[in-house]
Amino acid sequence: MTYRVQQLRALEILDSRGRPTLQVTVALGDGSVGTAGVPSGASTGAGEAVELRDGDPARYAGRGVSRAVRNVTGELATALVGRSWEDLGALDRAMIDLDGTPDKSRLGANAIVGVSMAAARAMAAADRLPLYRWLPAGDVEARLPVPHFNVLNGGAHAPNRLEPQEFMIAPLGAGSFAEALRAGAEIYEALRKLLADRGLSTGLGDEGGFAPELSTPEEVLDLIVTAIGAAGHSAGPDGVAVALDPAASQFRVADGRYRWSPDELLSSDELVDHYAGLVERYPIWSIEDGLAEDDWAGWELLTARIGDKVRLVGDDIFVTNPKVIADAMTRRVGNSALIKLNQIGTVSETLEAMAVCRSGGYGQMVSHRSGETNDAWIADLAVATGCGLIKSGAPARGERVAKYNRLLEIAAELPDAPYGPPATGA
Ligand code: 2PG
Ligand code: MG
Repeated sequence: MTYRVQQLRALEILDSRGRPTLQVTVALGDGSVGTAGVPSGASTGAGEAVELRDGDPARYAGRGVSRAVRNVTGELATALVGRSWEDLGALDRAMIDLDGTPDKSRLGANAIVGVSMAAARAMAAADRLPLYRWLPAGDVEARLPVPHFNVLNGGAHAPNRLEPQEFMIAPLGAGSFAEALRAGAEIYEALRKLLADRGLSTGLGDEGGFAPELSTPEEVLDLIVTAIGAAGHSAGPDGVAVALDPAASQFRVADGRYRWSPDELLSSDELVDHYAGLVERYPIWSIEDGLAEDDWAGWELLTARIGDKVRLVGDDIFVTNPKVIADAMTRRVGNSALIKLNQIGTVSETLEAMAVCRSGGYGQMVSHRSGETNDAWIADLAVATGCGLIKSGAPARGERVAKYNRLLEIAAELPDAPYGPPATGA
């Protein structure tokens, strides 16, 4: 079966931060239609595929995406419409070739990934399959992922003084996705009450987690462990674990040290020691971007030190790039990769990055961006690839719960699918 593209449409819509992004629709000759919303990050890795923004200060402070919209309806449509495509890989490759840059900066990774995601939906519709069944994810078992709820926000996602960006809870021991979602929502509610009781703000950051004026990460960890207990759950690997995304590139200062908190400047080695201590004291099971994207020596040290105990997830450092992930495997850097479609810029390359992870025994966590739409595409991606882990922010705010609610739907359709990551892998 081939898929004949009949039309590409694109709109400049708003993301969850109130900034412009794209909505792309692909219509096929048989009448099948797919639409996708393009996410957008704030703490982006230097090696990410490049979002095309207008740079016109008269519109959206330069953040408009009207040029990217025109690239979808213009150049990309000219290349794709009226032709029959054997599969998504062929269509993605045609866009990569047409763009011609290594980082998709000419046509815009936001334009290209939007077409790729919408085309996948349209092709799935043509084959009368839900996206999670249709995605060509290789010979893997569909699994429901452990949700990582970002309940407390700092760094580039909140106006408080907290340097680490994300403090997440992961109900590893829940019996099912629905039970995990309930645990997440109950703990979120308990945390809201704890904060209010202490006179702290319950205002929210970009990913729906609370953003109180706490300054040390340890204060936050204490609060989260208390909230887990207060909600009637147990903190730990058999109950609800904690996951961090410090996003350390964002708090590395000019001399190479890290500003862990307002009063603590740590060298890379000292920060590694610090993480080793935290892992002993708190039920932390996963640390993403514990060190900066260009601190490969620090990453090697961290991996050697605690890589056998916790997930060390590369986000800014790997940017969902199959080649960088393969390089990291050779150098024993990290043991898991964060997976973001718009970091690499097509669905096919994202699936390739996940296949590279599987072949090298690296874990994978599918991820939203801090700027999101209500599109729940990543929920289907996480299930189809059987990676067993997802993060989509707090169990609150429409654009975050869209993904979790979609996972509930899929869980109902797949009552026998296992919950959580496969035993193999890091
Ligand atoms: C991250 C992401 C998503 P952003 O660092 O992992 O939580 O943030 O989209 O801002 O890069
Ligand atoms: Mg990150």
